[in-house]
Amino acid sequence: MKRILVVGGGGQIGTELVPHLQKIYGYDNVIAADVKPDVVKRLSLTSTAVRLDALDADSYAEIVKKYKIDSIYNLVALLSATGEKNPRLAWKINMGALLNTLNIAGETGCAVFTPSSIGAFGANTPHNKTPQDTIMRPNTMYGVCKVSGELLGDYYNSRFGVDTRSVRFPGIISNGAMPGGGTTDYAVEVFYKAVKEGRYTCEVPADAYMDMIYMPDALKATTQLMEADPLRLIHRNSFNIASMSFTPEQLFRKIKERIPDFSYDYSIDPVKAQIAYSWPDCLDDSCARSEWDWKPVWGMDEMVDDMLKACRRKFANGEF
Ligand code: AKB
Repeated sequence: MKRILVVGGGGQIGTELVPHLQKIYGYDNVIAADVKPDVVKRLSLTSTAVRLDALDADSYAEIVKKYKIDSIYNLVALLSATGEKNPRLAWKINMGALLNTLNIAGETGCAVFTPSSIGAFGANTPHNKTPQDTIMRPNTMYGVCKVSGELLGDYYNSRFGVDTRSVRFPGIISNGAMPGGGTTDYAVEVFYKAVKEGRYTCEVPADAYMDMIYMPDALKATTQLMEADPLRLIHRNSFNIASMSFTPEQLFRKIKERIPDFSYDYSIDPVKAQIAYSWPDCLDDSCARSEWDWKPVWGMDEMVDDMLKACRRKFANGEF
């Protein structure tokens, strides 16, 4: 049985990954850690939760020892748009948390999952059916951290034998915790605004294609890769995964089909526009499919229906 630590457990992914892992590995075997005391308080309602600043290597190592952890999911990250506002802080947090994770894993034998992202690619990457192994010259500090993280993951695996695994997440659409500071956040925000106010102003250009994934598929990918037979893995850090790809305009039309009064317009943020156009339009995920049987379940229409249902329920319950 595994003993799992989810670092950055209160963010968009962690909020849903913790209960997902509890279902698979047992409630008592999953520890959620976050740096913010109010978030730790929220997490403690549904899990064993601890306060941890992942940049504090000694406290991090103590927690791993105290809870007899053997698998770490490191979700700590400043995302792409926030990273451009403060690139040095993005490097410090994203790389500091990852290096501490890898060093502790090297000392204790823990397996490590760290998400990479479509943000690891840049403007000169082939945009259509972006191959698994291709040009990676990102134009953001977030992307620079993701490429560096992929290289470090492979290095710690080959040099120190750490069992590192990772996927390049598309924009994740979910209705647990809100994302914050990403370029793909619009694809979550619009559902809340459509339900509450019937209108939305988008900062990403109407025609910017980006890969997206619905949270249940993102969770499935994470645990499926961590359970994959290591002998089948040619790659480790990091796998392209794909399930749907669309532009803001295409998403908003789908919402309007379901809420005819919904209206939207655009007020473009130049930084987000530049980032969105630099990222792939759609990834080729054939290596994930052949090395660990990746197969998404959710398509765009089912995702839109499910998001609207969840947001309407949350709105009716006074949750936003
Ligand atoms: C972002 O937009 O920065 C993230 C990502 C795609 O990694 N959601």
